[in-house]
Amino acid sequence: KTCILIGAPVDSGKDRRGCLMGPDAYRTAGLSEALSDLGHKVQDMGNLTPATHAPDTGESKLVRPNETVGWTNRLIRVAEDAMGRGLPIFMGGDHSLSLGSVAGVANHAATKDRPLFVLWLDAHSDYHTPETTGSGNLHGTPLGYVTGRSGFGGFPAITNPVPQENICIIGLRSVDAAERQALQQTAIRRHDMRSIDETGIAAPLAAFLDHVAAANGLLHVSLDVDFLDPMIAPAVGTTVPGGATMREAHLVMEMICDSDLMTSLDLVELNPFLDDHGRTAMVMVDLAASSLGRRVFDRPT
Ligand code: DIR
Ligand code: MN
Ligand code: MN
Ligand code: MN
Repeated sequence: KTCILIGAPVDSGKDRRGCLMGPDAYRTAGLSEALSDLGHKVQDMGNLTPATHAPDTGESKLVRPNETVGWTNRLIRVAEDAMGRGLPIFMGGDHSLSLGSVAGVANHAATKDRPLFVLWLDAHSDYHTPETTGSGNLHGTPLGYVTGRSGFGGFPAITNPVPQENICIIGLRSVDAAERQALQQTAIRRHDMRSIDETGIAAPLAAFLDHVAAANGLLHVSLDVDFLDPMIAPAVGTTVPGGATMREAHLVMEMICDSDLMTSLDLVELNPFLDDHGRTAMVMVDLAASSLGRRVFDRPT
């Protein structure tokens, strides 16, 4: 495969700064080398900047909405372009980068007449809108945006909304009352940690991957660092105890690899300022490698 590394140092989606250092932490942890060692071609596009945007004045209840609009505009175009050339890996940056990456990937899927599916690996459901968010942090809104919820005035209009039933969230353990209420009325597939404890993580993932394959869909995977347990991935501003273990996370990525369905990937919310000698960055690089072919032994098919 041709992996296109896209540095997206988005840091406007929440108050706490530091995610802007994410792309360089992934480079330092050897993402490019890990993928070329697996036989992939790797192109690193360097770091993007947001499209021209109005200044953020601090009057909004939202945290830096205009900068986030600038990023969304830039990332939609870059995602559309990169999808035509290879498998884009968006190196975040906070999760507000996915307003742009997923919307752009959805536009590309529409030009190919293929449905887009989204696997969201996250402690949070990120289904807020600028109107429903209590925190004002737009990193909590990308799934609201790409499904076409209202309230995103100022953002580019969503031309190809991702159907709710094409989305699967795994890892949930921090969902606020407004989001819970909204989500329970949707067809979004949602698996909280309790369901993972009850069934294992492989069962819901396998069912979703079968669904994607049956529809001949494209698959975008969005991996939020806080999907992982903070014991193995401390470098994120929104740690929530009780997350995926190293083994569950690698199994997920290996199953994604076996399915050969993934066509784009986000690595988001890494805050290297909070890391312990780069260990979270290295875990994320290892997980990306598992999704693209690293394994202990080949398995009989
Ligand atoms: C949180 C978002 N639910 C909020 N937190 C996230 O601010 O509305 N953390 N997405 O990763
Ligand atoms: Mn700016
Ligand atoms: Mn998230
Ligand atoms: Mn999260």
